[in-house]
Amino acid sequence: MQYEFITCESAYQSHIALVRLNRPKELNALNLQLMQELKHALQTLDNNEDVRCIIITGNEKAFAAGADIKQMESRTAIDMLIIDQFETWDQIRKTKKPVIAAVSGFCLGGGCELAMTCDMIIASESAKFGQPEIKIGIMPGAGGTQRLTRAVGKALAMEMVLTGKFISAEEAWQAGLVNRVVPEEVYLEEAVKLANEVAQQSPVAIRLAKESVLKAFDSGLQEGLYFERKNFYMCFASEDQKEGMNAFVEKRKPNFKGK
Ligand code: DAK
Repeated sequence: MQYEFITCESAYQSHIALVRLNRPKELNALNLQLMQELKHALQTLDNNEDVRCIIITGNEKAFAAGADIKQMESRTAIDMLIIDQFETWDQIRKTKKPVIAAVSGFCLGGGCELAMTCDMIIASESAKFGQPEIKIGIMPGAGGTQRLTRAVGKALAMEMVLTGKFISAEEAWQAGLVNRVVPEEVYLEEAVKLANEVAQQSPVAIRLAKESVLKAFDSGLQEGLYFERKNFYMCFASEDQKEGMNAFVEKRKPNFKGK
């Protein structure tokens, strides 16, 4: 598939892929085609055995300023129902490999929701997070009311969703929305460093571990613990478990194959 609104590069040696949202003049506003392209890229990378960690980024000025308001302006509820963008968003959320958002500049509305769909967020000092949908007469629709509340707690989430106010990268870090804040010059480098650390681990264990952490969001403690236990047992069915433990005993670096 030829992409118009994203770019996608993979460094197979380091097992990392970089997907860049690329509508700079529109601050990477997420139109339908961009989201389709993103879905396609993530599915392709998820199925590529050489890829172990994916980074989604934008540019210094914007990760994404939200869904494309100009495209949505004249839509009716039935248009929205028929277009069923949720299918695309659901597929993106189902990416099995770890996904890191490298965020600089505006990260708003659907952009913030996309970043929160990722597994970890590295923010540049210039990043601004917000759910400003309320200011254009709607509300968050792709997880903003749920994921933001779980990440930052009710008080701040309610204020952001009801007033549309932006928070700085520093505030986002203090509230627990992002993993860390680094100078703008190095935010992508920092995301690559983190991706490298993840990519060095066993892909099997990484997949099971990601699944288990996400389970904590939609289950009670007992069910989550039970799920974790099953995935823990499953690790022992992998060659990577033997290799990892053997390498520890032999005092060498493990060579994980994802088997
Ligand atoms: N959509 C379309 N165009 C946008 C845009 C957006 N969200 N954000 C910015 N742009 C465009 C501007 O219109 C402008 O284009 P031209 O006028 O030059 O043609 C260009 O990008 C530069 O923007 P500004 O001139 O406004 O730049 P400033 O630095 O002055 O301001 C700003 C930056 C980010 C504060 C401002 O652009 C702004 O407020 N943008 C809108 C932010 C916003 O309200 N975001 C939430 C959108 S609603 C769903 C899933 C998700 C969603 C909905 C449904 N389903 C699964 C069903 C999500 C909804 C949303 O995100």
